[in-house]
Amino acid sequence: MATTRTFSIIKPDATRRNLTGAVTKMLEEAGLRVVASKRILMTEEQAKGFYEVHKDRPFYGELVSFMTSGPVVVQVLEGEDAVKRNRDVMGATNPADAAEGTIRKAYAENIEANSVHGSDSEENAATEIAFFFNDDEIVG
Ligand code: RTP
Ligand code: MG
Repeated sequence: MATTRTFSIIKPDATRRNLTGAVTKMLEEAGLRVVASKRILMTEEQAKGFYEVHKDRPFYGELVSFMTSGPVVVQVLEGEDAVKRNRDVMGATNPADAAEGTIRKAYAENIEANSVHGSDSEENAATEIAFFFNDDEIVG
């Protein structure tokens, strides 16, 4: 398996509870390396754009409010089969369904405030990385 990249967000519910380090530790222990990271307050425009694919879903408005409710940490992660590796350590969207040992099982508050985002395909990873980072901000 080749070394690839994925995009991650530590969401406002996690930064609010000072879990940036704890979440990052689980990502690192899963074999992922943080090759870019910044703490930002997402604008409403950024959140709407980032989650555009969900714009017709009933939870879209709430999701945009949640993602702009506090700081997030956007990260580029590198590792073998990074997209799948990250999705595996994140766990199911709803923490009630998340397996033991996953970030969402350990830390998510509910199906919306679920502590982390991770790209769901290599193609989306590339798009999402470019949404938040310039090439010179990523140091592999
Ligand atoms: P993500 O995109 O954040 O990595 O999570 P995911 O693939 O597991 O979930 P997705 O279906 O893409 O949904 C994106 C985010 O929207 C919020 N959500 N709320 N209230 C609800 O029923 C609901 N469903 C999803 C979550 O924050 C989810 O991560
Ligand atoms: Mg998703």
